[in-house]
Amino acid sequence: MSRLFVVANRLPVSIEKQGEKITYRQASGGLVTAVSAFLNKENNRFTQKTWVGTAGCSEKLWQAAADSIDTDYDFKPLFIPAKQYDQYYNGFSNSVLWPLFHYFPSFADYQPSFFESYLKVNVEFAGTLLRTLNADDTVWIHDYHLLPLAAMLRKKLPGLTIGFFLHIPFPSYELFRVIPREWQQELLSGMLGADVVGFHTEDYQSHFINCVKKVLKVRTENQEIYWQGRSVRTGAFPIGVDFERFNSGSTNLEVLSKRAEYLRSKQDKQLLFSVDRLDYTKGVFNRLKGYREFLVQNPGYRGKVVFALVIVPSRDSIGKYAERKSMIDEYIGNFNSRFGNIGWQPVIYQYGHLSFEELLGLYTACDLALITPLRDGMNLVAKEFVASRRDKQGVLVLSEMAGAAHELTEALLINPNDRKEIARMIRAGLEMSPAEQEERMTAMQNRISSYNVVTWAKAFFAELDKVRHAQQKSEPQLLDNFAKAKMLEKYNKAEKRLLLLDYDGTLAPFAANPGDAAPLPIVIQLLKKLGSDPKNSVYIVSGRDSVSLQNWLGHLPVGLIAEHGTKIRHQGNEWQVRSAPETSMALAEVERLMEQFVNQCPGSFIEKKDFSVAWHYRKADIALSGVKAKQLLNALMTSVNAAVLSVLDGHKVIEVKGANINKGLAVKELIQPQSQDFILCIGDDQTDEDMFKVLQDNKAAFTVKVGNEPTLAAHNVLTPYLVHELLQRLSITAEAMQTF
Ligand code: GDG
Repeated sequence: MSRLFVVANRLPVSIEKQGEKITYRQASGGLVTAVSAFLNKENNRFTQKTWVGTAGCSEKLWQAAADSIDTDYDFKPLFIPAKQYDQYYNGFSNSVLWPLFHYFPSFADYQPSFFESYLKVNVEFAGTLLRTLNADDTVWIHDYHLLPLAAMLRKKLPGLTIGFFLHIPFPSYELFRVIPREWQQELLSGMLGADVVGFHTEDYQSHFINCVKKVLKVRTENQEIYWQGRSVRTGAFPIGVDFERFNSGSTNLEVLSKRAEYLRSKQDKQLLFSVDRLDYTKGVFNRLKGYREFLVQNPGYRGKVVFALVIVPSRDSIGKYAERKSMIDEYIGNFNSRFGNIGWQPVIYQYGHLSFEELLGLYTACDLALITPLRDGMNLVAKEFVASRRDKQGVLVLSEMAGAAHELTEALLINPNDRKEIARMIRAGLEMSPAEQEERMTAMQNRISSYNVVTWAKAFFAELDKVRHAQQKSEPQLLDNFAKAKMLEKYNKAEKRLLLLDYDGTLAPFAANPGDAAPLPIVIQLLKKLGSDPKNSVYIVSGRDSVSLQNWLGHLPVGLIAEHGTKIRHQGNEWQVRSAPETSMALAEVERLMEQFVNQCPGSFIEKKDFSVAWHYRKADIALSGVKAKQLLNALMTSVNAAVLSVLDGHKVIEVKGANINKGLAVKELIQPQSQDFILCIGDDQTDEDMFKVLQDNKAAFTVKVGNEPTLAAHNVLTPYLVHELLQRLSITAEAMQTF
């Protein structure tokens, strides 16, 4: 049985009590509109669907109303004490994260008590969920109120499938960094508890990856982030609307009657329309200024247009919102008295909720929708307006600061801070020919009807499936007797073999001092045997310097690859160098920095190689070296030029080497897909994953990881001794074959 838990701050219904009568309606807001549309349509994948969120009313009222709520999914309400909820919701969520993520840093109020309550409420959510969750359930967490939740769940149920979607923008690092550092870490690591972290646009996604790199100092590759032994995928999933509901809803009788009513009252005037929650990000003030500019520039339009402006109450207990409301009220009062007269009001203003029929009536009756947010994650109103126009008429004037502007490119796009441009576009829209309106509307409808709210959710779940699949593949698969037998059989039959063997941690166990890890006699003996087989090419692929490799293994019939691929010596040849010239200069800088850390951290030391430099701290005090390692990593991440050098955070060692040098690229040159019929690659750490990756789809390859961490290798063995045993089996097989 597959169960889905959607988790969001609020349940999607608002319950109201008037006298003895209890009513409920769908809550306003983009998240509720989109996610409930998906849940109502989703029938195949999940056998049980539950929405978890705060109830927004007392427990008693909820109990009285719960039975009458008719939806295709269940509810799990949370009741949070009022003061705590206030600090979590009005405080941290809406007076820190919301303004900051929408590029209003001066509106943010960094009170520690807000953050404490924010964490506590997230803990409450985690507790409620964990009381019902099974390890094979899927949890889909929504939005900025619940950034730490995924990690809290992951800690208790490591195998849980968790998706996270952010409905608002994710800001650039320059903004994110203004949050206190500890909060930054908590928020980002919280999100990384999910398997997939989704955003509306690629810009938000790349800002997130950049913040993760800068704050958590982790390895990322393309859109993937490697975090605490797991790989977390990020993606851009622009949210869609329930196209059918708006498109066919426009022919509903009640909608048609509302539309007729609005058309009657506008008479022969052209109608502009907008609807938003009360919010300073929605640019209502700028919109009115643009409209005013339009009337100033085009006096001939006075008395011939009317602007229906609807603002839906939202968060009005927060000072900034209440303040905004009074400013708008005042501005509209002055506007109407300055431009209007007894027979004409330029702005008709409603501060209150619209029914779905009224909303659709207005979408379909207006000539122009004026949507001017200063920042908006997506903006569904723009998409709903387009979806509802079956007549393919009407013009959309849309802010380029809304995520929706990436898809609705046939809208008349404006910069919301440019009131002259808004004025120009209002005029262009009102004068646009019906043919051009149809052409633009058709193009936009084609796009948003095929990528709708269901396709949005499906794309998200498809990504979640992919990650889970890849993660399952990366769970340790011990090299059992069956797999070993298969490997030996292939080895026997092969005519041309390639053996790629890492050194430290693979052929030799780790030693406290790198110089003490000389090969055991058994390793020398094995390499001699395997290397002398004419069907074999054996390479030792190591991060070590070429001199050590040469001293220890240079006399054997094997090739040597040193410093992660910087230098290569084919058997019997001289060393060749593979590196860029600017690397040495940049490395000298790094070495100077590392010297400071050696002074500050007794017992640590620098290992210098030709094209890399490493700071080892396995012999230093464990507590001090842990702190110093983080500081060094931090300093390196901000100072090194990623195009020239790359930083590796290894087992008690931080190593910096030339970029574009890795073991994968080095061994790629040795692989001949047409002729080699057996490849064995064994390694133990992150740097060996690059080799495993190169060999992932190679049918002749056996890849083996030493240790039980997640890996791209097909098999795991637990210690270097088991590697010796495996190589011995291969060499014995080879010997036996030679005696036949
Ligand atoms: C957040 C992000 C992102 C509004 N007033 C009424 C009403 N609504 C419905 C609209 C629309 C929704 O609320 C508003 O959605 P938006 O996307 O425009 O804005 P936010 O609420 O800020 O949503 C936003 C969204 O999440 C989804 O990810 O697009 O960027 O800020 O669906 O129709 N519905 C009714 N009466 C109203 O008076 N019936």
